[in-house]
Amino acid sequence: EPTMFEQVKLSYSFAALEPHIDALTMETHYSKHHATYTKNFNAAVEAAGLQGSSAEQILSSLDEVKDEASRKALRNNGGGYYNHNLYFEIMSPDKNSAPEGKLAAAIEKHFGSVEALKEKLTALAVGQFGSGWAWLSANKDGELEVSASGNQDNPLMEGKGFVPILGIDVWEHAYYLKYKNLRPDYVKAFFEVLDWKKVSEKYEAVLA
Ligand code: MN3
Repeated sequence: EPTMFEQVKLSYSFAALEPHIDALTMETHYSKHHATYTKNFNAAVEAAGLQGSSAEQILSSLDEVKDEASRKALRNNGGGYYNHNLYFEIMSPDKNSAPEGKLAAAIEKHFGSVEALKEKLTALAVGQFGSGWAWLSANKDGELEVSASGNQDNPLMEGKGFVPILGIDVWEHAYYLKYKNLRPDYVKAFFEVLDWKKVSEKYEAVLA
C-alpha cells in the first residue's frame, strides 16, 4: 500500500479562530473542500504512477507529465492539497503576532518592516481577480518574494526555487459565509490569526 497524502491535522478546533474566521467556514473548508482536493490528488498521483514522490516534487515538475488531463488533475488537486495544508497550518488562535529570528531579519531586509510586507500581501490578496492566493515565498538563499496566483496554482509551479511559507486563500469559499463580498475585511481578519511563529519555522525549513 503506497503512502497516501493526508490533510494536515488541525492543532485547534473549527471554532477556535472565531470571530475572525467562523466555525462553519472552517469546517466546510477543511472537511469538504480540502478533503476533496486531497482525495482527488491521491487518485491523480496513482493514475500518473507518481507514488513515492513528494507533493513539492510533483508540483515543481508538472512539465514532465506529458498527458494533459493528468497534468491538469495534478496541478489543480495537488495545488489544492498543498496550498490548504500550508493555510491551515499557519493559522492559530495563539497570538504569535510577530515574525521571529531569521525571518524577522529577512523581512526587514526585503520589505523594510512587517507592516510594509502586510500591505504588499494585502494588496495582492485583494487585487487577485477571481479565485486564487497571495503568497510569501522563500528560496534556499533566504530571499523572500511576494506574489499572487489564480486557481490553486502556487510558486512551486513557477520552477524558480521559491517555496511558499505563507499563503492567503482568497477563494470565496474561504470567507463568503461571514464576509460576503468584503474580501478586504477577510484579509484583515486573516492577519489576526496568522501564526508568525509557524511561518518563521517554515522559513528556516526552506533554508535548511
Ligand atoms: Mn480554499
